[in-house]
Amino acid sequence: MVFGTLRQVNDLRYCPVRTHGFRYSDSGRVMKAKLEEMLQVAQAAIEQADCESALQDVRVRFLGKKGEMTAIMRGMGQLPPDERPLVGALANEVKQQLEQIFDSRLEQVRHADIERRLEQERLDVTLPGRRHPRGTKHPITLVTEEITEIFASLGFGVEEGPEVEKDFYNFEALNIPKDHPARDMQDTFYVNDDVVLRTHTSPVQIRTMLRQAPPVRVIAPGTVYRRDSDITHSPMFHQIEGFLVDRKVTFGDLKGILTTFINQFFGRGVGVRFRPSFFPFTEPSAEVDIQCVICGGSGCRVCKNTGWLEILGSGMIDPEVFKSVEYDPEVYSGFAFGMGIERVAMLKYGVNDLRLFFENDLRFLNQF
Ligand code: 2NL
Repeated sequence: MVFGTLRQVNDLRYCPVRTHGFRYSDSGRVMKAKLEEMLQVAQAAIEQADCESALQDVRVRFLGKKGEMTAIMRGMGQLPPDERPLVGALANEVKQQLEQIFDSRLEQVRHADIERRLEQERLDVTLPGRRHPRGTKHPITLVTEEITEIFASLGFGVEEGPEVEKDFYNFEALNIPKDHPARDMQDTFYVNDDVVLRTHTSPVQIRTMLRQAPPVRVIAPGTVYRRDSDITHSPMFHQIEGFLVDRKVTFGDLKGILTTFINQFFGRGVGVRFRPSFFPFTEPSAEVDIQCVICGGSGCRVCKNTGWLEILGSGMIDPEVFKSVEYDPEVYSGFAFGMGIERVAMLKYGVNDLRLFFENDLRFLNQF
C-alpha cells in the first residue's frame, strides 16, 4: 500500500530512524529525509501551479532528467548495498505519488481552463452576422453593358475576339495601307512582325464577316491597346465598334441608328451633328458630335469652347473591306462605327481624369 507506507515514511518526527522495521545507516537516513522533503516541496509547488505550462515546469524541476529526483538518486552509490533496494523502493513510491498528484492537478487545471474559456468566449448566436463586403461593377463595365443593351434592343448581337491579333485582321483587311502611321512601331504594340495587340475591335467584325453571310448586325466591345500614355491616353483602353450589313443599307440608316443610340444613352433632346471625316475602312466617313453635356453648348473647357463633343467615328463600309471578307459590294452595303468607352463614361459621369478608371481607388469605384 503506497499511501500507508508513505504516511509512515513522512512521519519522521515520530519515527526518525526505523521505517518498515529497518534500521538505516546515516547516509540512508539522509537520502530518505531528502526524498521526503522533496515530496513536500514538490507537492506545494504543484498546488501553486495554476496553468498547464507552470505545471510542466514543476514536473521538469523535480522529475526531469536533470531534476531534483535525479540529483538525490546520485547518492545511491554511497549507501551500504543492503539499503539500496529499500531506498530505491522509497524513491519509486515518492515518484509515483508525485506523478499522481501531478496528474490530478493537471486535470484540475485543464478543467478550470475550459470553464474559464467557456465563460469568456461564449458564443452569442443572437448577434447579427458579419456581412461580406460586396463589390460594385467597374464604371467601364457599367457603360459597356448599357451601350450593349441599347444596341441589343436595336437588333444587334454581341461578338468578342482575341486581343492578340494577326496583322491581317487588325490592319490589312481594313484597308489600312502598309505605310499608314497607325501601323508604325510608335503607335502599335508588336508581338512579332505579323502579330499585334489589337488597336481597335474592328478585327472582331472582320472575323464575323468572314464567318457569316449578310444580313449581319453586331457590336464588338473589348479591350484595345495603343502605344500612347499621357493625361488623356492610356496604353490599354476600351472600345465598342459596331456594324450592319444588308442589301440597300444607306447613310440614312447610319444616322437613324446612331441618333437613336445617342438619345437613349445621353438623353432625348441632346443635339447631334454629323461632320465629314476620313477613315481608311469607311467611305464616306463621318464623325458624330453631341452638344456639350457639361455646358449645354454655350462653351467650356471640356468642349474647348466649341459647344460640341466628339463621341463617335462612323461611315459606310469601304468596298475594299468587303473584298477582304468576300462580300459582294454590288449586292451589299453597310455602315460601321466605333467609340471609346472611357471617353463616353467620362462624359456620362462627369469624370475629369482618365487615370481614375485604372487606379482601382475604392473611393472612386464605390461611387458607381
Ligand atoms: C473611332 C472610329 C470607326 C469603324 C470604326 C469599321 C469596322 C469595320 C469596317 C469598317 Cl470591320 N469600319 N469600324 C468605322 C468607322 C469609325 O471608329 O473614332 N473610334 C474610336
